Amino acid sequence: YLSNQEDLGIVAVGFSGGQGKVGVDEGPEVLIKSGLLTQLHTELGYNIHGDDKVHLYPELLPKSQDDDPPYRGMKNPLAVSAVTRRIAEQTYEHSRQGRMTLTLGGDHSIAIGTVAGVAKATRERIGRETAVIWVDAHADINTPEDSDSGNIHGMPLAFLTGIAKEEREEYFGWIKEDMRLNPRKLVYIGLRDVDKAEKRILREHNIKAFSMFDIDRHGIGRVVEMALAHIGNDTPIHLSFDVDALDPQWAPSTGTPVRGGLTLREGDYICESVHQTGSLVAVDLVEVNPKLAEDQMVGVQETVRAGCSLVRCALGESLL
Ligand code: 4U7
Ligand code: MN
Ligand code: MN
Ligand code: MN
Repeated sequence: YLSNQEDLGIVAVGFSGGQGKVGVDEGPEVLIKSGLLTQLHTELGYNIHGDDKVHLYPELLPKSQDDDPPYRGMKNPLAVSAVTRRIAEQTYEHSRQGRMTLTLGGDHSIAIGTVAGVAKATRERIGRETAVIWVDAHADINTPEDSDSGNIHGMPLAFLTGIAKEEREEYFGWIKEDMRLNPRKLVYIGLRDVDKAEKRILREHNIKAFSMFDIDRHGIGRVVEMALAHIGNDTPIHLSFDVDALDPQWAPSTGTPVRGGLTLREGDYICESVHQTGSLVAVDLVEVNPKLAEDQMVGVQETVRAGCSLVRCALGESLL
């Protein structure tokens, strides 16, 4: 009852304003060009809703940088707030109809929208709080004041949980109570580059986190089991997968690579296990940047292949 497993709502987001490197806005296009949506339709049998066009939201973007000055140290705050607000409407609409919702990014700031929209729809539809599994090298929970970079892709969870507060609508004040994520329903997997202030937040709010250290100690099987046990049965799950959770060996084309990450097989395993719960309602795949790689051709191809594999696994590919 958590979702109509055969209906898939797609939101392809060509947005890079949550960080400073060009190219991540081309992520969804290369994923789609490589045949991902066709595979989801012909091999996994999904009815695909929404268009396969990549949204650029030109009407929402301030005319120039001068019209979008830093606010509380955040870069491009008006652009990120307006675009994520629109994304929230898009994921809300898919999720309200009971579709599995897939968002292709784009930088990870877009999850402000995806999680907010799905959380609101799921509350209305089945009266439950959505849990989020955040697979990432980073914790993405800096408050604007704590952030050293000012890049909003390092802040989405601070706004979604309400740990970062803001009244002004045009600066994420549009995120209301019914769109929020309960910090007790957040679980991380794959962390290995967490800022000092973020570590304090994780501790103070008692947020469940499995780092690469935990994966080395217990193995991926046990870690996923513990993550799912924390969430509990019959809780709708939103999987937000930052491709930089994978080791750069598998996913070099990304803005903030960190060595010592997940193997592709471990990433796929997380996705397969989450699919197997039957509770998955939404998936994000973000931070694929086809403009970044030491060896351009090989790096991009490998990263795109890895990204497609993760999505197919989350949507049920390996189920025998
Ligand atoms: B991503 C960082 F300081 N924490 O805030 C920051 F290390 O969505 C990185 O996970 C954020 O890729 C990475 O800028 C954001 C930095
Ligand atoms: Mn990351
Ligand atoms: Mn991230
Ligand atoms: Mn299935």
